[in-house]
Amino acid sequence: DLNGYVDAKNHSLVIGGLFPIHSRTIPANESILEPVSAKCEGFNFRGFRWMKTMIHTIKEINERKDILPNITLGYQIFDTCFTISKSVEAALVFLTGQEENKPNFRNSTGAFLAGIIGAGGSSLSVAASRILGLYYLPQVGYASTCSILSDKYQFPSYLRTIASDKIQSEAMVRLIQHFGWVWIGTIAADDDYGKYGVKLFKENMENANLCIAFSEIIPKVYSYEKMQRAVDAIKTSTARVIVLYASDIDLSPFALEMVYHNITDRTWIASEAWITSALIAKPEYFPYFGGSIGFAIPRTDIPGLKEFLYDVHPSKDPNDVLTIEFWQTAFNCTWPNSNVPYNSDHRVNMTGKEDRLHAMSDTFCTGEEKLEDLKNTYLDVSQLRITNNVKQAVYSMAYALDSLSTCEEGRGPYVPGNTCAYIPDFEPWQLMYYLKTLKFTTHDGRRIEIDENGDVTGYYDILNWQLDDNGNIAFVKVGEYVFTNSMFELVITKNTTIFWNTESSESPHSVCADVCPPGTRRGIRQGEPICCFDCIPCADGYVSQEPGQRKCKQCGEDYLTNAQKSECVLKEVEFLAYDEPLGFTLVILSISGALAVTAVTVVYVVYRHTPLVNANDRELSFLIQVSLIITLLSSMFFIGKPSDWSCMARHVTLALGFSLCLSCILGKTISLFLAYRISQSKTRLTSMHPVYRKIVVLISVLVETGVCAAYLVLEPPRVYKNMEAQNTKIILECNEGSIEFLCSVFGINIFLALLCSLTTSVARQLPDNYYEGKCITFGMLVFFMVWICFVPVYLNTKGKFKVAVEIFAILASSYDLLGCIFAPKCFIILLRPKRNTSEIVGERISTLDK
Ligand code: TCR
Repeated sequence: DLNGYVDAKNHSLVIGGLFPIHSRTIPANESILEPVSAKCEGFNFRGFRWMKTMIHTIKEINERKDILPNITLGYQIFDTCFTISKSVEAALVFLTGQEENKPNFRNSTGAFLAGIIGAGGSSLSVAASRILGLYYLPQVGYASTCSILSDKYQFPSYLRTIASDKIQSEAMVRLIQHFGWVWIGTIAADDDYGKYGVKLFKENMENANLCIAFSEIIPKVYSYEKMQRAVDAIKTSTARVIVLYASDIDLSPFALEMVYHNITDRTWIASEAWITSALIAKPEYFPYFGGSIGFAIPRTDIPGLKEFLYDVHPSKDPNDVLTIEFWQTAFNCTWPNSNVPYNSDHRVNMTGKEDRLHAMSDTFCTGEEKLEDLKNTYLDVSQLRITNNVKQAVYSMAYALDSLSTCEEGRGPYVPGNTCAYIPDFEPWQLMYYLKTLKFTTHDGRRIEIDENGDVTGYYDILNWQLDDNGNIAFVKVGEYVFTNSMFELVITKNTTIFWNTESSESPHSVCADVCPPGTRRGIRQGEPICCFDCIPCADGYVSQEPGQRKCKQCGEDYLTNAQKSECVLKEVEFLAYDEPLGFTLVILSISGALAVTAVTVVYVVYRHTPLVNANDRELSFLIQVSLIITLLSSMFFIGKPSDWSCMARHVTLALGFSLCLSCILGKTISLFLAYRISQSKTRLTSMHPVYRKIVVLISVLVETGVCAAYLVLEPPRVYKNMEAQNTKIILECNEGSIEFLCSVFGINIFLALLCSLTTSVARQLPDNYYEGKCITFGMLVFFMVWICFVPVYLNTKGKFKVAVEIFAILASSYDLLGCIFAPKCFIILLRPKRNTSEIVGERISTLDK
């Protein structure tokens, strides 16, 4: 029970056609047991237009003198009702004729069948082609885009005038990359078109490292559970961008579902089959589907088609049930005296079924209804896209037949013998030969070249749904996907505005997890797509500077991380600086000490002729003063940023200063010691000649200098960045260089100091007006106490305080020596001048001489 159109009379050749003039079949009544061909419902104006276009094109070809001049083509067209069963049924009818079940290619019309145009949907083409392919009957598709149809092993006689979805799926991923989306949902129709389209799309997404949030299907036959699954997935997912691979007929119930659940704020990426469909592009759907962006094959104008489409009236042929149904559906009336079922204004409910309550209209059609008043897809020639493919499909068949008919015997393509085929007596595979290598130019100047897979190259306009001034949906071209320089390119036109159906009216933000901020890294969630991740803060010592990092980088040794872990910051370098209070105080102390020593020197110089100054060996006193200045000022080398140079200077000057100082003191104490021994033993010992004292000094200073020089040459101290002591700081300090040398350098000093102490402690009983012996004894005692205290304190302090302790010890011991050796004498010189007279000094000298 197939509906359709035939015009085969007076034609030796017919072309078959398969078009979805209805949208679905009505399930058969269960009480009927014998198999019957199902009835159809849901008049499809678009399919009706495609079908009319085929008839129009055949007419046009028949009128043309340049193609097939001696042959007029007929046609035999069946309605597939957009179902597989109907298209298989039609394919069998084409091959066998209804009564006979043996293929004879001279089908039910009695005319010879050249080939078939169609079918519309991929699943239908696949089904039909599996049968037609058995006999190599040429089939040229105009809307079936499924990628498997390119497989010539499975579908040897299938060709098409539309590009494979392989290209569209790639284009979608490119579009997604262009807008920076990463988290995409997919909804597919439950057929070859949707499933294979989404499969290819997913593969491309994976290659581009993008992720699929969910993949759901729209059931072909309404099922509440399946539909709710899809709806729930959309509702709960964070994906704001959803690819919708379905033909408009399958999409209608789903669209109603979106309205019912009030799902807005989604951006749909439309496949070619619904982007310009009047079934979906209704103003009432705009809040839900506005802003959709999708791919459309380029539109054209077909001259003469509009007039041809308008030339339709049910009164022309009372048996033309399709036209009567068209009229009834378009004008919402019942055609008198026909028992063609009436379908209301295509009122599909969510189950995808026609609303059968409206099955009959009370008003009768008058036949006076004006097509001009009708706003209907059938008559809308502004979006001729698939329609043009239908025309080109018919033309390819005609061009192939034309080439076949102009074959010259002996130069033909068929081996052996280079024979030709003749109309109408050719085998289908002979026509296939011409179709396979077909190239021609269309009425609007485009080239059609069918490649070895039976495909044509893709070219897409990128359309965006916007609202025009009249409140209708406008398909605004915002870019294209073109094949240039042997590769595809996605071009988004620079200054077009894209309408986004989002709250912010900006491009949607479709991610599973937001890009990790600096300071964190992407941590995978087990078992989830790579686009879903947690942001894990970087570990200590590690940073991530840019957002979205996979790993944190380790900071260098000298660096610390900031609190956010977003940057490495140079560690604070610690040393005792001049300009900080502690450093400054120590500098003041050391300078004032040096000034005090200078003052003492001045006093000594001024009073150089007084007995007291003379009695105490002027030169040695002077050297002690010099050495004290050296030690006091050497503490300056400990302050400020250490360098190799200052590290070497600090220990050496200190050691030399002290050795000079101590050896001078030793010189003095040795003479005191000898004087004491003389006073005790009553033996005639000569007191020490001043030159010997100086020799003692010279020797000890030379030894010290020698050791210091060796120290500096062999293993000098160096600056050293101490990182272990404190995590957050680098402590700049001096290392010791050679610990042995350092010990010997200071060992000499300790030795000198011990000698001094020993000698003076013996000599301190010596009656002495100036208490020289007692003073030095006391001074050395304090000196040792200072340095003995120094050791534990030094070992227990850290960082710059270590240096401060050292300076403190230096200053304390220097002040101690200054105070103990020179302060009492200056006191006498300046304040008790009477005691600084020759008698008293002489008295002392006489005691010495006793
Ligand atoms: N390929 C689809 C069917 C289809 C269609 C359309 C149906 C395409 N474009 C436009 C209606 C209107 C693209 C398929 O099934 O292969």
